[in-house]
Amino acid sequence: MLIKRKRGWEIAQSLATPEALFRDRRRLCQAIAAGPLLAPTVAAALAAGLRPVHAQEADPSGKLYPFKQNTRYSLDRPITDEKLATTYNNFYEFGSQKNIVREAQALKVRPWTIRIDGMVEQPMEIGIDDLMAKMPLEERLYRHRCVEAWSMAVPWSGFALKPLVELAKPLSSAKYLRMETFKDPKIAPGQKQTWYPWPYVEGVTVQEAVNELSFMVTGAYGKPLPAQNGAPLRLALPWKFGFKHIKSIVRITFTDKQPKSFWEEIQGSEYGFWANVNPKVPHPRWSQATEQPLGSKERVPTLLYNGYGEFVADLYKGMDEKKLFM
Ligand SMILES: Nc1nc2c(c(=O)[nH]1)N[C@H]1C(S)=C(S)[C@@H](COP(=O)(O)O)O[C@H]1N2
Ligand SMILES: [Mo]
Repeated sequence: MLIKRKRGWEIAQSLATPEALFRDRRRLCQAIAAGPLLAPTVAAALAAGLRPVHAQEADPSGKLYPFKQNTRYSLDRPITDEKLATTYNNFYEFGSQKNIVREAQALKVRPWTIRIDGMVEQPMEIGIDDLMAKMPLEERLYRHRCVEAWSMAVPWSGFALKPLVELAKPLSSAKYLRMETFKDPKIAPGQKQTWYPWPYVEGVTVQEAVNELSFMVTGAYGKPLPAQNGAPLRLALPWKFGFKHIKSIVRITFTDKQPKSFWEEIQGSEYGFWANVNPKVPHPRWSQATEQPLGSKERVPTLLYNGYGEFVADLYKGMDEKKLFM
């Protein structure tokens, strides 16, 4: 991941990845080092967004949007410009740079089946449109805080994770949900980089999953989710760092073992399972005290639990603070 320093974006020198990856990142770094903060990357991303994309099979969910907004979740800042939120992305399956819009259009989002298995009464496979038909659809305005210290505020469309957990009927022995992204190196060039532990995996406790904030995202800005943001199904846990927000989910497994996530597998000393946002706990290589909202010139203070403590702090009472914020 990129590190945020006082000026500009720099590349982590100590990250334990092979030289080929570093060269990639260094090029990106050099390309953006010349100009003011964010501007060149964003300009490049915008340019890519304007290029023609491959034709997609019709997405039958289009007619369902926009969803009614749930006003219980309000923002303390402006909504991020749609162009920025949909062109400045982290989606390593399509490249380790931020500009992956064009590459991500190779992702075919219909038909799309999600497998629900593990410690459940009955394993099942369900198509994304059948799943959406069963779920209470709504729009929520959420903040998003990347561990790299940039942030955004997005109108996500989707449904709470809790009714999906209820549909799955987990056994009482299940303690965690392990989620998996698709794996198809033929369409996702990043997955040809075999030093990464593909597929991307993330996890939460069952308790976290049924918290009212945990949200399955199917859309943004009143439309179906663009491929680059993790179509057709992506997680939002607004009190946790962005890497927990796993994209393009194909499998949800209920288990009694704490899942090892993609970034934990790569660099467990820097990216833990809990990954709750805390401005007072620095990343081993940079501060988390402030953040750079996409599209803003000013950095803003980062909030404990990204400002969602009233909803989630109780989940972690009595737990080891050394683990919770990593
Ligand atoms: N499968 C997958 N999911 C992923 C990632 C990824 O590389 N692959 N990146 C994560 C990170 S680090 C962030 S900050 C968010 C970015 O989401 P966005 O591109 O919609 O802003 O997706 C998360 N989910
Ligand atoms: Mo991130």
